[in-house]
Amino acid sequence: MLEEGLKKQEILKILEEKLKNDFTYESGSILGSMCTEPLEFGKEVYLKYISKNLGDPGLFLGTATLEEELISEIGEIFGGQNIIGTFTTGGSEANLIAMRIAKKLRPDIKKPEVVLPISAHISFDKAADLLGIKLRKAKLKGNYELDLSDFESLINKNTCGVVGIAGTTSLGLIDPIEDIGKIIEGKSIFFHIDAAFGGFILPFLKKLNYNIPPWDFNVKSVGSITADPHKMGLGIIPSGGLFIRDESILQKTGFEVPYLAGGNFKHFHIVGTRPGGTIIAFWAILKSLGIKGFKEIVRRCMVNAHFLAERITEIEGIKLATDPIMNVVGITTENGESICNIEEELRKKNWMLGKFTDFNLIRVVMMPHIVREHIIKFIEDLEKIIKKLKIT
Ligand code: 0PR
Repeated sequence: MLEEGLKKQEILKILEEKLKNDFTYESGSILGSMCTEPLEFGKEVYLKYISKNLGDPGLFLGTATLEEELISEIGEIFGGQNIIGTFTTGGSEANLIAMRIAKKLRPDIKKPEVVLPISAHISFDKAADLLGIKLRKAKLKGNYELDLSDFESLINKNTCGVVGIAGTTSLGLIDPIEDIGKIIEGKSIFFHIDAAFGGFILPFLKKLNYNIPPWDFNVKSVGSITADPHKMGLGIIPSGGLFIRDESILQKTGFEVPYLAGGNFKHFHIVGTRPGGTIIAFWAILKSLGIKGFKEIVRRCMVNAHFLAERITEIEGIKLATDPIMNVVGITTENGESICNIEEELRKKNWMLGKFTDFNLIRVVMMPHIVREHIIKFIEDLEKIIKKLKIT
């Protein structure tokens, strides 16, 4: 550490130099991320309220009330009423809290298990490891959709929870949430939906007349939903969200923190000190965009996703893994050859995509920062690479 501090201008210059190797959203290089540039107005609001700490909500009662209002407002968009919950550091924390709830609600189960599709995000493996839960992973069918009968066969007397995904990490697919709901009906099994990515797309796709199957609180047995502002919500990084139907769950499973300056309260969180600024910013983002604004952003992403998908079908040697349902495009080879070389060559040209070796696909997430000219350049490079690698 320096003995004497530097001037602001000097520090900013050093920082610029040190960070110049970071990829930027506006360059178009970032094709495989689920994050994007937050809405400008959101950033402005965030900076203004950066010191609010919801780890001690009694000190920030206005912010705490605003969080409750926002959770409830979004809960209504997800087909619920009087929904409770919390904003988190991201989908991983939200999923971890949901898995803890599933376990806590069934203290009678000594060796708790959770059934979920094999396509579930890695955060469930982390949660299982931390919570001592055994995961039972259901297979997918040839078309990457969940094999429901395998899913059902994995449920047993130790099952405390099941998970359905509304927007899978690899392909943006929606599991048959209604069918899973029917399978667990009348059983004391907690049903969590991971819509970390899909949460802030699906309601707007539906309003754009896309055919979206029921995935949210409209399905009776759904107990909680993860949906992240810092993905398609254009929120500040980091911000995730957990939405819970039954308000008694907080009393049943929350942690009691008795000594805080703002007074005693109960909460679900893994963290203590917790940003209020990201939540206030998301409140402002929702107010600023409204349904119309979100619909327009989602519409543009889908137009671009369909544009890319069509170009992929025209290139010999590669094909779509599935028709995109959301703004996620999975690309695989026609002859089953590994996609690893293609991905490596693309990376050399600074196209940063996700690679899913289990499914042999590369993933483009058509986030709002990707514009038509990025896609055209990407296709040009992709075509050249396929020729060079002689993929047929
Ligand atoms: N659930 C689903 C369905 C997800 O896709 C993700 C993350 C999570 C939960 C966990 O969310 P957090 O990362 O907020 O904890 N999905 C992205 C992915 O794995 C995360 C990501 C984002 C990866 C940006 C890369 C990247 O550049 O693809």
